[in-house]
Amino acid sequence: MSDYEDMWRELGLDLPRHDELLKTLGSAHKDIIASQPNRPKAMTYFDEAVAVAHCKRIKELIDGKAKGKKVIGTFCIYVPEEIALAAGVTPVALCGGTQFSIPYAESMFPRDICPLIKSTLGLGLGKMCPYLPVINMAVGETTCDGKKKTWEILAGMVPTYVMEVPQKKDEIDRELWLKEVVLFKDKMEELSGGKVTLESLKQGVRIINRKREALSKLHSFRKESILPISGKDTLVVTQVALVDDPERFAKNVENLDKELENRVIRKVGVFPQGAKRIMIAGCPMVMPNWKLHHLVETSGGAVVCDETCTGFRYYANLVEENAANLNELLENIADRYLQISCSCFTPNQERIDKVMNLAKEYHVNGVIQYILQYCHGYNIEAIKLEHALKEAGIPVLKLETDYSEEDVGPLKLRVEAFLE
Ligand code: BJ8
Repeated sequence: MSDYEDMWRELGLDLPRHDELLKTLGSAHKDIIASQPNRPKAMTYFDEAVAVAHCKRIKELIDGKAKGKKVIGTFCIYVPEEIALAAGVTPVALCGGTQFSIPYAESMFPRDICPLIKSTLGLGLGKMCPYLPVINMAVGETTCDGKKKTWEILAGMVPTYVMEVPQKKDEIDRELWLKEVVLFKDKMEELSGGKVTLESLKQGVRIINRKREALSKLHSFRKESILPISGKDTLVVTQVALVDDPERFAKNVENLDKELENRVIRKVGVFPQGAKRIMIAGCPMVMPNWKLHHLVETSGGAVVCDETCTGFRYYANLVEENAANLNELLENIADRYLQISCSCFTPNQERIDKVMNLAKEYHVNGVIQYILQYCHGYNIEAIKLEHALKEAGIPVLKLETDYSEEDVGPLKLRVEAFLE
C-alpha cells in the first residue's frame, strides 16, 4: 500500500485517517467475506478489486486522465453509463457504505439523514475519498430529498451536474426523462470535447449490456436448490461492478459464471441443506456494507435474491442495441433506465409486482425489507409491499438500520426468529 502514499498525498488525502479506513475495510473483508468456506476460485479477482479500490484503480483512472480521458462520479444507477463511455468519459460510483466516515459528515450535516448520504459526504469531508479529487465532475440526480439537497453542498467541493429524474412514469415524465438523457449526452460531450456518434454509443451500449448480462447470469445461479455461491459473494461482485472497468469486470464475471455452471453440474453448494432462502428488498448496499447479508448467512439463512440497486435493479433489462440513428438509440437508453423501479417514483406498483415475481422465481422462504434509517421512500413503500407479500403467504420482516455495529445484537435476534 505504501507504494501509493505519494499519490494519496498529491490527492490531498489525510494519510493517517485514510490508513485507518483501509485497515477497517481490510479486516471487515477478511472476517466477513474471505472467511467463508468453499468460495468459488474466480472470486479472487473481485477480492482483489476490493483491495485495490483505493490504490491501483485510482492510479488507473489518473493514468487514463493523462491520456485525455475524463472521469465522472455518480451516486445513482439512473445515470446512463453507456452515454458516458460513448463520450470517452469513465463513470465511477462514489456512494459510501462505511460507518467510519459518518462522524465527519455529522459535523456539518443533520444527524437524521440516511447513512448512505452521510457516509458518502463524510469520506469527502474527512479527506478519505481518493475518487473525489480524481473526478472531473460529479453527477447527482433528483431522486430522494436528502440527495437532492446534498448536491448543493457537494458543488462546493467539486463541479457538480444534476440530472432531473422524474417522480412519475406518465407520458409527460417519459418526455422529460428523454430530454434529460439528451442533455446528459450534451454535458458529456462538453466535458470530454468529443462527439457521441451512433457508432460510439452502440459500443457503449454493447459494453454495458455485456456487463449486465454477465451479472444477470451470475444472479440466476441463485435460483438453484443447491446454491453454488453465497449471497455475500454475489453482493461483493455487484458492488465491484459500480467502480471497476466495465470490460474487464464483465470478462471476470463470465469466468465466475463458467465456474458456477460447473458447480451446478457437480452439485457443489456453499450452504448446508435446508438453509432458508431469503430475498432482501429495499435500499442499496454499497461497499463495504455487508451487514445484513452477514447476519442472515451466519444465522442459518442464504440470501438468494437482492431486489436492490446493488442487485436486480442494477442488472435487469438491457438497452435495445438496434437503432437506425442516434436519437433512436438515446430513446432506447431512456426507456431502459425508466424501468428501474426506485421508491422515489409514485405510484410504484411495478416494484411490488417485480418483488412478487422474484419471490417465485428464486423460491424464497421469506423477504427481508432492508431500510436504511431515514430513507422515507423505501420505508413507506414497505407498507404496501408487506401487504402484498402477506396476501401471497410469503413471510416478511422489515429491518430499519444504519451502518453501525450498535444494533447487530437485536438485529441478529430478529433475523434468527424470522428464519425459524
Ligand atoms: S435508483 S435507490 S441508487 S436513488 S440516498 S433513496 S437509501 S434516503 S440510494 Fe438510490 Fe438511485 Fe433510487 Fe437506486 Fe434512500 Fe438514502 Fe435516498 Fe438512497
